[in-house]
Amino acid sequence: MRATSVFSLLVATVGTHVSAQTSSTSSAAPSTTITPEGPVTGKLGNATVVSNNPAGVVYKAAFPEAPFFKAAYPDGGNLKGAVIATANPDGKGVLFKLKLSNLPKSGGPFIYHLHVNPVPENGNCTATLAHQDPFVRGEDPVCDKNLPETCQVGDLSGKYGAIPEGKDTFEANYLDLYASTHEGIGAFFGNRSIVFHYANKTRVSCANFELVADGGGVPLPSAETSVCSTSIHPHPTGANATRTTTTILSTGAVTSSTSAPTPPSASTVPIAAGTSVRVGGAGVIAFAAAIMFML
Ligand SMILES: [Cu+2]
Repeated sequence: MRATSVFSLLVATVGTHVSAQTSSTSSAAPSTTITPEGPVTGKLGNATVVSNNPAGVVYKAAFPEAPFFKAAYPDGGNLKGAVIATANPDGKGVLFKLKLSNLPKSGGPFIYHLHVNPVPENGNCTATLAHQDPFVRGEDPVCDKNLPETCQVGDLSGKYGAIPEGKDTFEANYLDLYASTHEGIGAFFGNRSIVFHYANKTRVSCANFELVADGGGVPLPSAETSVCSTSIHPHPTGANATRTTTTILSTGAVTSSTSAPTPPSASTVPIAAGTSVRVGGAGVIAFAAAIMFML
């Protein structure tokens, strides 16, 4: 009896909650739920901040010589340049650096996204499928850049602005907290692609991300707070954060070369103090090279 009445109450509460939420949104935004904390757009919630990106990992997507949509370049050529994505040194988010030139003369403002699938060998941008959207948000309603956590993880132009038409070049640098260089999670984009579109969504060109620096393959622990409470792991906060990152990168660079970062597990999470203080000369050079590359 008691369980039944609790259940009834729960159903009634949820019902009221849902109707209150849906009535405040338009029909164009069927998936948005308004909560006391703000709108929630994804079926799996809003995008979550990724704070355990492995330090020193860099991916690069360089556009090919020929466009996918040939009519965008009637005189030949293609969009030039690349998107470089670097794990934030503190592990929180990814720094995106766009440097593009030879933009199409019309069809803007241009939009671009991380797409779910890589570009196949034949260069077919359609095969990259939809935007990277691990929280199952969909494209509607359009991204509100003031609430980036409610946007699709892959909707970079939605979150940070479209590329204006009428200029030959475009550069941007920003930190996205929701994308990840941490292999194995939905927000990981290293095995995916970037697609450059006309404003009307026509796919002009696309490129795959490729690993250009692996940071030594030593990921930061996923359960950062719990690991930090132990005595064997230096606490990565404040002034120590950079030093800790440097140490991990340097140590890893000495012991590992090209292996891709692996998701942390019980056996890889703890970093012994003895290991972390061993910084070889080669490691320092590798770190300096990584910084130079980022600049
Ligand atoms: Cu796209």
